[in-house]
Amino acid sequence: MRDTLAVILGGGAGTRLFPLTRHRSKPAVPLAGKYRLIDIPISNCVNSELMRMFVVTQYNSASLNRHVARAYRFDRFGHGFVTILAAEQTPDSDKWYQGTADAVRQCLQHIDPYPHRRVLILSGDQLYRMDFNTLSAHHRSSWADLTVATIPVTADEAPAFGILKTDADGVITEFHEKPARDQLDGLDSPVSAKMREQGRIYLASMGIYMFERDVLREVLLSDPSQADFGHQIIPAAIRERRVVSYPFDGYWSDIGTVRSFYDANLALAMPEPEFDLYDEDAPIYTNARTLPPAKVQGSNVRNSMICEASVVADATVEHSVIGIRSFISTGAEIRRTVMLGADYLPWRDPSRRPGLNPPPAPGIGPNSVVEGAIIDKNVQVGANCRITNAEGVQEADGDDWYIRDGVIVLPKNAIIPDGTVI
Ligand code: ADQ
Ligand code: ADP
Repeated sequence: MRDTLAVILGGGAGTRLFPLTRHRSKPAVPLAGKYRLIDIPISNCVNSELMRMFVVTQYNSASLNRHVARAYRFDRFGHGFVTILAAEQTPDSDKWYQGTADAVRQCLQHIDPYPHRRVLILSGDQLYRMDFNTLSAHHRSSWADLTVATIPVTADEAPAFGILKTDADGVITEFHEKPARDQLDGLDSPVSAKMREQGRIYLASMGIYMFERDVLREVLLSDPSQADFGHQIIPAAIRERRVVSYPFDGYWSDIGTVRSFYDANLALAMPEPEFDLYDEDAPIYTNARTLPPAKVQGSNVRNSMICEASVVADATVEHSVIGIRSFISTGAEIRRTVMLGADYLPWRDPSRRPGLNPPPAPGIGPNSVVEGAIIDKNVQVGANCRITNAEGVQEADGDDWYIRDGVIVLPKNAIIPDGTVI
């Protein structure tokens, strides 16, 4: 992969992940209690020995810079780097990246000086593990100008993706970006018996593209009004270029919305998740912190991940992800909840060390019940709260809380007073 550069699309405004993106860019959103979204594509690249990466994002977030600087230090004898390319304008300027292709186009000037033959374009909000060497070998042996990684999806899922058809050689002949459900007739593809059984008969683009360097330049520069890969660049390319499908059949989840982010996190806490965080051959890298172990005292904990430096004290935790430095007090009950953790240990300052009761901030206070929530970093939930969305509300905005797709989201640094009911 020495002749390939990776460009990771780190996100537009990140509105579908609001409020998790209120103070940070999408790639910096914490994942699985201790990682960040950006760690997934970067780890896939590193594990594929693709060491030169650009991350394209709309927000020059301090948080993303800090994370990348801490987590990814390449040795001086290699040529590895992760460089963040943020839109170089302000939010009210009309020069925001106008779409995915426009983002890459505006960054070409930074990418071009590096010697390379191919560019691998990746999304920053997907959970999957892929060896890009295999994709690259497929691209080269197919003599492709452009290779699109593809995966079979169901009719329910298809409208969220670019759906394509191939000929017998795997050359893409048709591409429809996010077709409506009633436009799926005739778009099904031959798939394996197992996929057919699951109703996964439509071939979706994974938003993962390998371009020959010159082809990328030509398709981006020939018409600067084409702002988006899915809507414009890919459909145009299949008419004029050799565009090939790279079939993938492993676990892959798009985590660009609050609901999909929530589901993907909770799936990781189950006994045998489809995405394996414990794969020693292809680890997921992140900032290596020096933190003490998690401590669980007299609690009931089931199907949960508890990250470093957390304390669970005489509480109940079921099917949840408890992020680094979380504190869960006596009598609290946490179910189906994703806690992103905290930036500091709540009891760190001895003069404020309160023991287990009353609750130190941040954390979950005594006897509070939290179900079906995402709790961002440093949130303080007081005592005797009920954060359960008992009425099953789908969308709502509160004082310092939100409900998105039926999931309660407590934003970073929120303070939820004692006895609050949401
Ligand atoms: P979407 O995921 O809906 O579809 P899009 O919103 O364009 O496509 O995002 C692709 C990636 O680029 C995401 O990681 C997103 O955060 C990022 N991104 C979006 N706008 C950006 C911008 N202005 N600057 C930087 N990054 C930006 C695409 C394809 C479909 C395909 C799905 C698979 O268009 O054909 O099926 O990906 O998920
Ligand atoms: P996020 O992306 O989740 O918003 P950031 O990385 O931007 O997180 O924020 C972490 C903040 O917490 C930074 O300002 C950092 O300096 C601060 N921080 C990190 N560790 C500690 C600590 N041990 N004590 C106090 N502050 C910390």
